[in-house]
Amino acid sequence: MIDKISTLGGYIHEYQKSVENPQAFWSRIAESFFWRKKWDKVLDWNFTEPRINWFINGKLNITENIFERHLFTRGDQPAIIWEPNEPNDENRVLTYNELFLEVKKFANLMLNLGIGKGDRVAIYMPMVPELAIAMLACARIGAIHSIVFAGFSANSLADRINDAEAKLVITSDGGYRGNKIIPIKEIVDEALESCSSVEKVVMVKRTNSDINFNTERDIWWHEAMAEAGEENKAELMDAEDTLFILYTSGSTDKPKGIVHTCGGYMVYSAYTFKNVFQYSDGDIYFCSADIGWITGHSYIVYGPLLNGATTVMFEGIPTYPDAGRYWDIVNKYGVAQFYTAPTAIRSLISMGQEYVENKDLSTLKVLGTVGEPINEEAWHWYHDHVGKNRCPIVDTWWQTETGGISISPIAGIIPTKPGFATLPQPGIQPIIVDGDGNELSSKSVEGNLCIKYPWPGMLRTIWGDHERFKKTYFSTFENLYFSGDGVKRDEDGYYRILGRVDDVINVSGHRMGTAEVENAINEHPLVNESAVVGYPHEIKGQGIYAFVVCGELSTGGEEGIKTSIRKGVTKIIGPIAKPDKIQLVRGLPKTRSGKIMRRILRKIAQGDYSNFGDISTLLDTSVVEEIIKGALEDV
Ligand code: 6R9
Repeated sequence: MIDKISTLGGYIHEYQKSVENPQAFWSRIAESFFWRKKWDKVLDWNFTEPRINWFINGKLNITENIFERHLFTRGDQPAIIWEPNEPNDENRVLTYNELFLEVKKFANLMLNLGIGKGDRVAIYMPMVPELAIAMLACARIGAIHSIVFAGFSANSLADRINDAEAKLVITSDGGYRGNKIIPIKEIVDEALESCSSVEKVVMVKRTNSDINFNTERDIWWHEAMAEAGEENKAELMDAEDTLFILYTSGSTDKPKGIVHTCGGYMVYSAYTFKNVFQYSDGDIYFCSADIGWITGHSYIVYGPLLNGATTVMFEGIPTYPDAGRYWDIVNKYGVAQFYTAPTAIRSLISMGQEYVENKDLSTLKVLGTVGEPINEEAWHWYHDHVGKNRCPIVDTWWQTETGGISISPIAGIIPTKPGFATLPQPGIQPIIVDGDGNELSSKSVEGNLCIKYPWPGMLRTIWGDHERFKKTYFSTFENLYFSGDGVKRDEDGYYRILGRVDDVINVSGHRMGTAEVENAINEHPLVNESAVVGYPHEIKGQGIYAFVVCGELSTGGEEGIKTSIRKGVTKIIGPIAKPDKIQLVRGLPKTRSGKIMRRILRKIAQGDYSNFGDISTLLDTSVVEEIIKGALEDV
């Protein structure tokens, strides 16, 4: 078992050890896991190639560290408590024994389908227990899971399936979200029209929806599971074998398949879970994320289960049947740690206090946030109304790429400050650099957030594109991992994340590449070109603002074209990429060399119509005046 840090002095001591001798530090943490063969060497790395290997020649299976390691003491303890969309429907509780049985059976089912070590399996599912079972079964047999958030469109799903050349897709007939039914299988069918690598589709019955059943390809989960064997021996994995791929948006081009490996990710997700949330045996822990994002991977499934914790998995949305749903769940299960996103908090604030005020939340000990900067108002509301002024808030900064929480308070141990992610976790060595890569070493500075030494949970490559991996993360600043975030450090050495400094927008805590949205808009037959920027949005954190240059307007006029652009983007990427504001413009502000000056568009989108800085390189300044005029009139 991992020892928890329990005092501020303990944190300082651990942190120092992790920096002075990272290999000895991580070796000690890794020893608390079950390895079939111990590693020969802790770390081998080079950020310029780049090459990162942890626990070299160590052999393990992450599921043996979830199940075999815990069954003796915790077999009958709940591993997953599943809360359905409808509060009055029956919930499901899977003990470690029960979850293990399902995982072994599904592992056997996949083996029977010819899926084995190294094969890619795409998972496109609503938040049902079978999602966790499927991912753990992949890990059990060494297949690489690639989970695609079920809010993405058929087109986005197809891109991800094709990039990974997945052989199997695991899905469901439909999914419930609030009062909506999502036609999951229909989306999969559409995606698979352009995916030649996929041989089989396994489908959970959830909504009993009418679906197309392709007898050559489709398999019902419940039918195949009824025949699956119950014994399964875990595949022996190398520490550096790929555990999963998870796609995330970048500033250019298509989404990147972030690759995480078995050994390092296990050690890091488990270690940070235990420390940051100060999880104690018997606590009920609830993270409201979707497993389709990294937060769900690391802090609904792997981190908690590796620690033998009880993790709540919620199918629905925070506002159904009303805006008190999270608090009802906290109360129903006696949740001790609750982890959510600032955007959820802000949307609940806007619904009114009455939904939280009269709820008994006395079991809560720790509150967490993730995904985007938290504004002070939301922080205080969370602290006062949910935490009743007694629960520390851990504002956790990390990324799909970091695998686990990287800069964050340790609950109740590192004193918090609203809006600050505070201090680095042991093993994380942040460094702030200016635009030229010079270290800004004094305490109170602002610049680009980099990390200068590897940690076990970091990504190892981009699936199928190591060159892009190098270019994206290790080429901006020499010998440093570049996060893409801007950061400010105060006189106490506390870090405050300022947001992305690249062309990525953070919409409701989800990353969206501006280029991706522009490409989708540009597919519209009447659009000549477009530029997309983020702007401050009261609930979402950032909203999407699109400046669009059209040819002739068709019937339906301006409103008609805006509606059809929104529809097109939803179809191509998914509803999360739908522009909040669209402004039709005659031209975009460009330099003489043809580069769009996004800096100016960002200002206009923020409602700041001056302070454009140097615009002498602009080809045509009248374009800017026209855009301002249009923005003022209405968007
Ligand atoms: C875990 C996750 C990563 C980006 C990251 C940053 C933003 C995440 C934050 C935060 C301020 C925090 N971000 N946590 N910004 N404070 N506590 O969200 O991963 O989806 O890859 O997004 O989210 O901009 O670079 P991912």
